[in-house]
Amino acid sequence: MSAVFPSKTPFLWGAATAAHQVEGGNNGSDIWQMENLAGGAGGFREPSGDAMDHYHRYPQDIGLLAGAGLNAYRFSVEWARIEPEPGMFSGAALDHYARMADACLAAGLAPVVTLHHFTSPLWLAQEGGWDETQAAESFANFAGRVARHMGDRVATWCTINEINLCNLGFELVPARRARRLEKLRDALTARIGPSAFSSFLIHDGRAPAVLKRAHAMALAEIKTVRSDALVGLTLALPDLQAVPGGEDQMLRTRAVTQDEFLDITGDDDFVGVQTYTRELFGESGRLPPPEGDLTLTGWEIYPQALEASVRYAAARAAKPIIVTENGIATSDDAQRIAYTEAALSGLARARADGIDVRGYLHWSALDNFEWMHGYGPTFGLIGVDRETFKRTPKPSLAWLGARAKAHPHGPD
Ligand code: GCO
Repeated sequence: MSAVFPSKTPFLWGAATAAHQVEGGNNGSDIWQMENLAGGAGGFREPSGDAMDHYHRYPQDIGLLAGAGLNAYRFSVEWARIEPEPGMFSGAALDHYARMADACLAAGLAPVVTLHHFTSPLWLAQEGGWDETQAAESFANFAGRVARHMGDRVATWCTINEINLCNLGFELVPARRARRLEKLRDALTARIGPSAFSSFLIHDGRAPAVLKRAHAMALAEIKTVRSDALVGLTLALPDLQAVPGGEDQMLRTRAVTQDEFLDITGDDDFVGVQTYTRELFGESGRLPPPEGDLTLTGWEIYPQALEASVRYAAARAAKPIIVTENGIATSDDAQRIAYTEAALSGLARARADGIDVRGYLHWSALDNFEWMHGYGPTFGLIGVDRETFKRTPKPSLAWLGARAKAHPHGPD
């Protein structure tokens, strides 16, 4: 049974981060190992290292978000810190995240907590990771532990971030997928010794079913602790569009990377929509972005995508929507404001048509570690000096906060 959003819940106006991208020193995770493979064999431009030292500096960051006028902060807890060895839970790490939630509440921010944001404990990956069915039990056990520790403080939960990315390589024939995984295993063997390694994105094809089960089990665990919790998963939902002749390609991609996951949200309370741009399809597949300026991640600047994806997700899943990520990698903050303004106008149009949108959480609160791209692409409302860790709020932070204060019931 899904919980009902309390009618008086204010619109969530906030910003988001993910533990691995901002905390620093997350050396217990599978991705840390991949980042640090010799010669960039894991595909990362640079390692995450100290990141933004958000693990220690979260009070300042939370203060900046609240001070600007926002009322929500989405952050993730790092499984490898909380459960450094299978079945061994760290009370200190659990307390850390409970303190973060407390800091949010004290500042007037609703904490929105993500349980899994791409990284998994190295031990899980070495047990065969998400290809092994027991990963779902391990995740649910961890989720229950976190919910019992801080569920009284957290009303809104995201189980698995962008769970649909596990199907990203769907167009690769199984043999090619297996070769890719083998290559990674070989590179990791030199570093951590031989093991059956599978990560969220690089797996042998069994992971999607296990991840879906993990989501359902974690949801049940959270509801046992707190029946009124609002629980959902988040999905990467680029606006998929076909040019004439590309309809079949677009529909095929949408079926596997979007519909398959929108269709498992029956017991959820909301769908977390994460949209940055559109993707065009022609007769023979994905097309490059049209001529013009691109973002620092190489994406078309297309803020209209958010409205389209929100409409699509709401229609397909018939659930309330929270925009759990939307933003732009740019060094030009005026461009960030213009992009976000346009995205919010689209959201207002969708709401005017009756689409139930409950929140807008901008990606990202801070400039951060953009995975394989490293630290180049800057998505933050707050800049961070990587030597001194000094925070510099950008004009976009005050701008978004002012928006939040002027429209407490959401963009209109
Ligand atoms: C994702 C993640 C974020 C990214 C952001 C920008 O969508 O990949 O949820 O961790 O940093 O989307 O690429």
